[in-house]
Amino acid sequence: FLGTDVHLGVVAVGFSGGQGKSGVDAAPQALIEAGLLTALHEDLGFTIHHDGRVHDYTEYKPSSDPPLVVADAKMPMLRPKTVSAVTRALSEQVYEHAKEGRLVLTLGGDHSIAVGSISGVAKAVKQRLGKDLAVIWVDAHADINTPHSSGSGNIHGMPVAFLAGLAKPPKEDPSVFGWLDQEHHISPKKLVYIGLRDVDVPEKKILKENGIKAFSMHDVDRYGIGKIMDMALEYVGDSPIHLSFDVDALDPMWAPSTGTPVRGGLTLREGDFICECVHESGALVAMDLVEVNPHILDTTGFTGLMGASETVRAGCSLVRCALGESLL
Ligand code: 4U7
Ligand code: MN
Ligand code: MN
Ligand code: MN
Repeated sequence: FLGTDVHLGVVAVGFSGGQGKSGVDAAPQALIEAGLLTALHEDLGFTIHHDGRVHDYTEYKPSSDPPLVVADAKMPMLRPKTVSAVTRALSEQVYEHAKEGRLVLTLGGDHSIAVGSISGVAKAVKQRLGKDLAVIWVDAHADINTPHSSGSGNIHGMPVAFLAGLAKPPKEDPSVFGWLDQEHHISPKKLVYIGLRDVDVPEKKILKENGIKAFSMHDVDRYGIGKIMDMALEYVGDSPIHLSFDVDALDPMWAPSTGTPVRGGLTLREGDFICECVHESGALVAMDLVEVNPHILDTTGFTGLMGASETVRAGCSLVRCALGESLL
């Protein structure tokens, strides 16, 4: 597999245009300041390839990016040209790491950035290994709305639809995600969700129609996280794995500082356990950590001003677990 050596490519993505709240762009800096990369190097022994920057991709922002009205859609797509251009640039950055055989860590940013990270890794894995990439998407949400089904117009609720080829570039502006080729796509059959509990009605239909494997919080309660991980990893088989972790999969008690918190989520230990199991599989080739928003200080009333630092701490823990911290 790509990730059997200890070279880690890191891309820090300070991007928030996939949704409407500012602050999620400050997450990479907060994670790095909390010592994440130092720990990966000093404690886990990774050689880190990082340009030392938090990218905001302002150089890719078009001068004008009005909401894109799509025929028969409930809502216009918001900031479509910007999200498309930023994810395209990110896709190339991530590909450059992955094609060298590095494990790739992408620190978001909102979840729209997964269009970039996953497409870049999928292309490298196809070229290097002749294999299809599997994606384990850990999230309260399915993020599989199309521009037609979305009730918000926010692209952070759509990345899976574009990656899996279930949403096409809109006719009204085919340049939006028009850069996504066959080589960037993932198969809906190689996708597994864990942690779902806030799935929109049209998304449920999309999941069903495409036979997509999903473990909801109901399943986690029924089987326990141990059995869920056995089933998820068995489903993935011997495919290389991209772990896309939205911190809102965790219960707001553990990760309150996020843009769209939903109660009834994973405990911190269940989140870490998912990451540990993926690490143990030996198949991890890339990870995203997204939707940490250090500017949202308190959304639960439980954590007060501790919310942001606790959420950053939880994010660091998830990444360290996926990269092998818990090995004895
Ligand atoms: B996240 C939502 F309507 N489904 O499409 C939408 F509920 O990356 C939420 O998982 C999307 O945080 C959440 O806007 C995106 C909504
Ligand atoms: Mn998400
Ligand atoms: Mn989410
Ligand atoms: Mn969210």
